[in-house]
Amino acid sequence: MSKPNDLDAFFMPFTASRQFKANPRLLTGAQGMYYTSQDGRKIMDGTAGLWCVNAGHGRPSITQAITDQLTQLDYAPALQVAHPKAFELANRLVAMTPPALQHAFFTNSGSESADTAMKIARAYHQARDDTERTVLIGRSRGYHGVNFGGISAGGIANNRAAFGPLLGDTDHICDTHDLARNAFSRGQPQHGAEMADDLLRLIELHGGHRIAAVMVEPVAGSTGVLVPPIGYLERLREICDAHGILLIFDEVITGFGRLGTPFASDYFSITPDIMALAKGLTSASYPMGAVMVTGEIYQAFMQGPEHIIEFFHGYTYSGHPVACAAALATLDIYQDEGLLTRAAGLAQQWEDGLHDLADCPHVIDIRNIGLMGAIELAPLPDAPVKRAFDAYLRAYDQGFLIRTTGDIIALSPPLIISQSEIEQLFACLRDVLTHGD
Ligand code: PXG
Repeated sequence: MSKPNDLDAFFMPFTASRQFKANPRLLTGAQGMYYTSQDGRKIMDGTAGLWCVNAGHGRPSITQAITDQLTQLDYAPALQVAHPKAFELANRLVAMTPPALQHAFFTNSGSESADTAMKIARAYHQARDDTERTVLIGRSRGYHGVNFGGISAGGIANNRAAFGPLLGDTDHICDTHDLARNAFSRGQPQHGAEMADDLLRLIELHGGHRIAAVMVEPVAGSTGVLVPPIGYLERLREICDAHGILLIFDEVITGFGRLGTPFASDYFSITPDIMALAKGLTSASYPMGAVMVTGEIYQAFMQGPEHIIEFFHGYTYSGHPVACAAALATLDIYQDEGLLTRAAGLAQQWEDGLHDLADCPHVIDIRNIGLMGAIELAPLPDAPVKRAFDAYLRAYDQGFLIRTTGDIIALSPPLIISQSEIEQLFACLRDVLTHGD
């Protein structure tokens, strides 16, 4: 019999588990901006969990909505029957996303949203008898979750390496990272709009008439906050339009206020044809994702005999009543507290504080937009990843949760963070960076 506190049984996701299990960091509570660790310490959440707890932890109205929903209707399928809150939530999302996006499909995670978005893109072209359009284009360093579609269109080598063969008919444009020209840019970098033209290379290679969709994160998050150069997303939209290619924005991280606008599509004034959402939709209080599509895409499916299912896709928990209740309560908080635009008022302090760290040892780039930030470190010559991971461990010891990917520190606090908490976070980082190897 295993002991209740035996750490061995849990096969952990994306974790250096032997290191972790030798020296575990267990969180046992959370309120507002802070976790409580098992050893009773307060840990500031510098990453909104995993870029998701946008409204801050432990919001009573969300808890209440979840409890009420469980009491009233714990579960109902959304296949052939349904329940009212799924429709209410779909309408709320349609009202708050860009006007062209008219319908919401529900999933349980960002990975499912990304794969659903890709399936909708292919099936849309099929439905229109444009059957040659099957190629799905992602971007190098792109992260679209961990399902097979997402890792195939995604461009993170480690997430792909062990799992091939991956989905056919996928390819990648280049990423937008250009340290030589854009290091220490504040907000959007000046150089690199022309990197969108890499799509022309793939149009040449595959034939524009064969490409179903291009999927990108408007700001690449997981790979270390790569902010799109000025003009880049505009150019990508233009090329897609010229060739009948759908543009999918994966807004799983950038959605729900991260940039100081409700969605990155608002920030950049570019409307995609399909938008993938998750994380902030429920402020991570309950797993849920959504995929928004245009009226034109939806209508393409609404053909044929009316007793036949139009889209052979969906999950047991699509539009789960408790998830819908959690999302509706979360959207109320965003609205009542102005959280979806709150980051805009903090962005200057965030940018200045972050860029003040430029003189710390080994810092080779700092990037920011809205309440997202990254500090890129020069790797230790013989131990890549270690320098940032050591910084992560030191920050945790000091009571701050940050996130690292490779030798990049990524930051994305809950949108309720105060000005003095931003100062404390950067003071910790200065200390951590100054006292590392
Ligand atoms: N798309 C994007 C843009 C994401 O950032 C997903 C899809 C997948 O979501 P789910 O809910 O299936 O995890 C994500 C998830 C990190 C980190 O450390 C980021 C994510 C997940 C885990 C870790 O940056 N993003």
